[in-house]
Amino acid sequence: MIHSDLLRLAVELVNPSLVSALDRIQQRQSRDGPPTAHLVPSTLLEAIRYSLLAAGKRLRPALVLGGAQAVGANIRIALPPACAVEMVHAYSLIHDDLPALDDDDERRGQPSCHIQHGEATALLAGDALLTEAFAVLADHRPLSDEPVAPEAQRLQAVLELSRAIGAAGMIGGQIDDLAAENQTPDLGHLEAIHRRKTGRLIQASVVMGGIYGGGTEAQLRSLRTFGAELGFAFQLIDDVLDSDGIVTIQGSKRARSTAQELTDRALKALQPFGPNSIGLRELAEKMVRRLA
Ligand code: GRG
Repeated sequence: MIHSDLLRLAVELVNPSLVSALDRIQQRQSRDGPPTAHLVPSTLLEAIRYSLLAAGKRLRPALVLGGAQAVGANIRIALPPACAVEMVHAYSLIHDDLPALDDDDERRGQPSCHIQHGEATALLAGDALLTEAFAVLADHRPLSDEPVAPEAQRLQAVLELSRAIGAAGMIGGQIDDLAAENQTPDLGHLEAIHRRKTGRLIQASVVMGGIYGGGTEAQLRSLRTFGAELGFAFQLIDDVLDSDGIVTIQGSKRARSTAQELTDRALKALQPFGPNSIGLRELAEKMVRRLA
């Protein structure tokens, strides 16, 4: 049976796996070091748990599962990258909320991590989440009882994710976004910021699902196109709803139609997958319906 409601599935499947990933971090205390040392401070674990298990939509994990589904795999094989992208997402939100960046006091309907746990702990909880996300990808042990992807695919996913969120990806986009704050960037520059700052993690999510699902090079190329267009559409829709970013240059009407064009291009990239892409298709359609 092909599941189409990937967001519901992501909450049902990924949340317990995130708890397993957290348990694994905690258990390392006795396995990887001297038994008397408290290798994982409870303050750090609490801050990580607070942000990671807060009520997010789990969009990126849903995209990972959708990528695996599109290439015809059992979606459970993609649980590790689904957890890894949510861990990276949680880290980016914690850091983005810090006083040095957006200085936001609230996130996901609760005090942001630094308000609840203090600035230094929040900063370090973000660092730990980023690092542990790669441990989840590299680990050969299943998080629950999912089938384990071959080593070559796990390594390919590590490369995909590190490129997406590194200096030329999410971090580069964030730096350029900060620099643009006191300027009037043109449309092309804002698009380049959006595509990296928000888009690359969304793109890597769907591609990693395809990698873990054993997709062919041609299938991964199609997923990459889908993810790039959807990733930009996601940020553009956010701009329209917040009357922010590109909307301040283009106006709402033009930005809405660009978001629809991007979604159409994303949907077109799914054609080679036939019915297996129903989950990704519905996710993309649901996203653009937020503008209705
Ligand atoms: C500071 C390391 C660092 C990176 C900054 C992506 C990013 C780059 C920061 C996130 C901040 C942000 C608000 C970006 C805009 C994209 C956005 C609307 C994110 C929220 O994603 P949702 O809607 O959130 O998927 P939930 O809570 O549902 O997971």
